[in-house]
Amino acid sequence: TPDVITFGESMGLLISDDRRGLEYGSELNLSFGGAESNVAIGLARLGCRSGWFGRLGNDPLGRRIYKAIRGEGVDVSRAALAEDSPTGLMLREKAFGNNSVYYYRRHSAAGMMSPEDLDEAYIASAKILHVTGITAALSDTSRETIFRAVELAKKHGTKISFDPNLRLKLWSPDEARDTLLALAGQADYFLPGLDELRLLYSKEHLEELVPELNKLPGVKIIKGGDRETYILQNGELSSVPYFPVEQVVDSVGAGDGFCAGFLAGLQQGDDLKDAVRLGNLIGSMVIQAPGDWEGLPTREAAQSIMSGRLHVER
Ligand code: KDG
Repeated sequence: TPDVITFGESMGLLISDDRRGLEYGSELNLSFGGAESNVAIGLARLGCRSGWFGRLGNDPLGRRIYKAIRGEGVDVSRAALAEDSPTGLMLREKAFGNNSVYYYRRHSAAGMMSPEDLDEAYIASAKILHVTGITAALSDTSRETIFRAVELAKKHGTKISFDPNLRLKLWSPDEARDTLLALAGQADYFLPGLDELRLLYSKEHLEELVPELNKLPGVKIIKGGDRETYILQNGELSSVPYFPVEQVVDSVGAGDGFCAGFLAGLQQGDDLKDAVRLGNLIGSMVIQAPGDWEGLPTREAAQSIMSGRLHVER
C-alpha cells in the first residue's frame, strides 16, 4: 500500500504556446493536469509509494489520464472511470502578456465525488493524506468528501498535508476563506503560498501573518517568498533559500512540485529543513520544462543536482 495518498480532479489540458493566444493561435498541445495527481507523480518519480484517486469520465481523455498516472507508478487502484459524466478539461494560453487558464469542468465526473467513494481502509493504511483546496471548490459533495477524508485520516492517525491551492477562477477569497482555514486547522502540514495567505487573511506582510498562523496547530510551510520558503514551527520562523533557475519555461506546477519534494523528504526521514530543501529543488525543476508535471525529476536527477554532481552525457 502507498505511503502518501491524495485525491482530486485531473483534467485534460490543452496548452497553446502561440503568442497569439487561444483566440488566434492554431496549435494546441494535449496533456493533462490536476494538482493532486501532479503531486502523486512527483512522489513516485522520487521513489516514494504514492496513490491517487478520483473520478474520471470513461472517455478517451479519462482513460488517457488514468493510464498515464498508472504508468508513472502511482497506485490508481481506488480511482474510478465513471459513466455518468465526462472528464473535465482545461485550456491554457501563453499569449503575449497573458498567461491564463480556462476551465471546462463544471458537471465533470470529478465534481460528482461523494463521501461514499472513500475507502476508509485505504486512508487508514497510508502515512500521509495530501489534499488541496481545489477539491473543496468543485461542488458540495466534493467539499463533503474532503472533510470526510480528513476526518477518517484523523481517526486512524494518518497525517494530513494541506495545500490551499486557491484558484480564483473557481471561487473568491471570501467564498473560500472559511473552508480553507477550517482545513488548515486540521493539517499536520499546512503548505500555503504567501500570496494565498495575503488573500485569506487580508494582511500584506509576513510579520502580520505569522501571529495568525501561530493560532493553527501543525507545521506551516510558506511557499512563494521572493527568494525562499519559510518554515513556521512552534512559533519559530526560519527559511530555506531557493535553488537557482536557468530559465522559467512554465511556472505552473511549481507548488505541486514543492509538495512532492517536501513529502518525499519527510518519507525518507529528512528533518523539516532538508525536506523543504528537496521541495525547493523539485519546484525549481518542474518550472524549467513545459507542462504541469512533465518536468518533475526522478530521484537520481534530483540527487545529482542536489549534490552538484555533473551529469554524464556520453
Ligand atoms: O497546480 C497546478 C494545477 O493547478 C493544475 O495542474 C490544474 O489542478 C489544476 C487546477 O485545478 O487548476
